Amino acid sequence: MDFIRYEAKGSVGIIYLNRPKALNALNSQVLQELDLAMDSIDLEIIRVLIITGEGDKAFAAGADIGEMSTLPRKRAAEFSKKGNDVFLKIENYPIPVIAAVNGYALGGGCELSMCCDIRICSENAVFGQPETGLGITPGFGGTQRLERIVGAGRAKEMVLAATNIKADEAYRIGLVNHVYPQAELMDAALKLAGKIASNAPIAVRHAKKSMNEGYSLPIDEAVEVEEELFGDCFQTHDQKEGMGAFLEKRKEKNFINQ
Ligand code: DAK
Repeated sequence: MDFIRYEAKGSVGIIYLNRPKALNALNSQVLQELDLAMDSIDLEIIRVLIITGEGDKAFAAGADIGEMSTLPRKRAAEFSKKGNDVFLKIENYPIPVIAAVNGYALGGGCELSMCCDIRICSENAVFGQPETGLGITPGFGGTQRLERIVGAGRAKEMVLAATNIKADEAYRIGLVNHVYPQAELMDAALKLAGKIASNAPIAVRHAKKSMNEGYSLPIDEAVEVEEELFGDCFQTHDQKEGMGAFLEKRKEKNFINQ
């Protein structure tokens, strides 16, 4: 692949957006390769995925403005579908996805981070949805996910005024969970991923699915989703192992993803 690099470290996969000269801007090839990379990850082995940007300047500075600017209507619709499909794939990916935002996360870059389950960032990160200044609306879910993460008032200010925010403000409003010096970001991402990966994989997947699916349902239906997935855990080896370890006062747990 030209614009995506993939690396596995034990049970943690890392996808690098690898187009640093263009600040990892998302053109159709990047989106296509991101899609392929997600499809080729072995989920029997990999328990958590990290997405980050190559270089020390940008996570992704948005959809590729050069490519977008000349798109005829049909190709624009295809581009839009490609982006939305891959972003939904990330959001609904069976295992947790952490965005390690290492610089600019603007437009489609901010939207990409918001498809991920957890965002952490470096001190030089900048988040924003500058689209209204370019004559368009956010198009990869920015008008929807930002509001859900930080609330309507703050999301509307960022989108309507096209205001970029720095890492400390992103932390203050809950857009990111933690801010680190840039040199420490990947270690922190790997540490968090490792902590998640040490838990029972099926329980982790089911908990993500339950939170995602329940979010848009009325609470009485949402808890039914939870009940089903909770029940499913009791058919697993790892539920017996996890509870057995507690009862036997064992620290070591042998979770086998079954
Ligand atoms: N697209 C293409 N190239 C980009 C880019 C982008 N978004 N951002 C940066 N680059 C390129 C620059 O053109 C430059 O390339 P060369 O000139 O060297 O060839 C290189 O990256 C370095 O950028 P700068 O020279 O500008 O670097 P600076 O440090 O001076 O500035 C910056 C960094 C991030 C402040 C600046 O590059 C910037 O403002 N970039 C654009 C940020 C932006 O507006 N992003 C939002 C893009 S719009 C939709 C779906 C999605 C979307 C829309 C619709 N539908 C489904 C309908 C999404 C839209 C967007 O994301």
